[in-house]
Amino acid sequence: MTSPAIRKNALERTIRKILAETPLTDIHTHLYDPAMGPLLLWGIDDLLTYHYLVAEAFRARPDLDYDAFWALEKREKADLIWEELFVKRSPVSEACRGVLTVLDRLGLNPRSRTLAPFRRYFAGRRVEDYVQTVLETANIARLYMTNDPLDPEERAAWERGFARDPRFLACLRLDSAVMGWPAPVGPLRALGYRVEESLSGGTLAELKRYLHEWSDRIDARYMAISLPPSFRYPDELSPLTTLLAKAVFPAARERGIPAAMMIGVKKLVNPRLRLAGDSVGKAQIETVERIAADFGENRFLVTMLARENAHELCVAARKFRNLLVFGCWWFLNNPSLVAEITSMRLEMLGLSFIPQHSDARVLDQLVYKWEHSRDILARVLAEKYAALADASWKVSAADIRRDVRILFPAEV
Ligand code: HDL
Ligand code: ZN
Repeated sequence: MTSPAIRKNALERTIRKILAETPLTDIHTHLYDPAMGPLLLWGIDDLLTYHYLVAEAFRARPDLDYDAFWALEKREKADLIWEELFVKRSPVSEACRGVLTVLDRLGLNPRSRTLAPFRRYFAGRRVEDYVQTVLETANIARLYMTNDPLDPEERAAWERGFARDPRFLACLRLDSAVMGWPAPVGPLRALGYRVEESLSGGTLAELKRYLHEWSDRIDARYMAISLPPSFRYPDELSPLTTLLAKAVFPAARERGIPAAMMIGVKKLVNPRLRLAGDSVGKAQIETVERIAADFGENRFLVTMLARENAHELCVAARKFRNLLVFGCWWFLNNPSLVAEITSMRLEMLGLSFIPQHSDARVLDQLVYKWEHSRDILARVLAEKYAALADASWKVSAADIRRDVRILFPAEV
């Protein structure tokens, strides 16, 4: 052993230090290269109007009319959310605590009754500088965006062209191109891809052309799709399953990049909450197993939204080495569940999984999502290494640094 064994009671402290010092890769976010303009959200008003907090504000105010809320300006929404969730009651939820972590790490006093002091701080920041501040504070070396060329606002940025920030990697998001068929037919045809509602003719080839041309254009490092609990494979009657099996997975394999499946989201169970209206459902793990088995040449990144699926996915990943489990996604990204799921994954998968992504929608969130996740990972890893020490297997700092690099690969 090159570096000395760490005493058991110093384990957590050493792991915390190494995790804090290790620049990590964030494999899934909804952030954008700052050169893409206003698509990148940042600052106190975007932080407070995050859809997680919108849902919580409506719980705090059952009398609040949905339409009246949506008619407010962003600053008015933020003022209301601050008053309801941070002034009138203790902000104990994870999404609320996250805002406090960000403000505190920026050196701002979170106990302000109004947003004025925070707005003054952010008014003085330039986005390019603030990106540097946030990435340094969160110690994030690079992150993957979620890119949708069928989104007109985002496509305009790609068509305008911009000098890429190498820290912002692209992921081609497929929901708008394959979900709810034939809804994507119009948008795809408008871009010159001759797809048919019936999936006949050259539809599959044209969809592959879309995937290849836009993957080339944005330098997509993986393709991703979110899938409902009802998603099944095989399913001869499902256009979605057909498009994935006959266009998406073959295209990803041809490019040598992973396909990410994010499974278990029930879209808009309450449409009046808009982006906050999605919910969770238990998905069928057999579908994941069959895909892994039938597409053995593909690499799949997989995360599932239901807590029960997290365990099943661990077992499936033990059976299929082309499944790479990642993150505690969305409704699972809460300290109690992150601790449970990360422990279970270490126990069943060793280091062969990616513990976390941020899913950040607002740049500043990287600060809290990664601080909160590193905190839990340090505790869980310390427990596992302490258990090894009980079997006279003592870990060194070099071992821990190596293990963290295995858990958080620089690129997928
Ligand atoms: O589909 C996804 O990528 C999800 O992460 C959704 O964007 C969701 O709204 C979200 O932000 N979860 O954290
Ligand atoms: Zn996401």
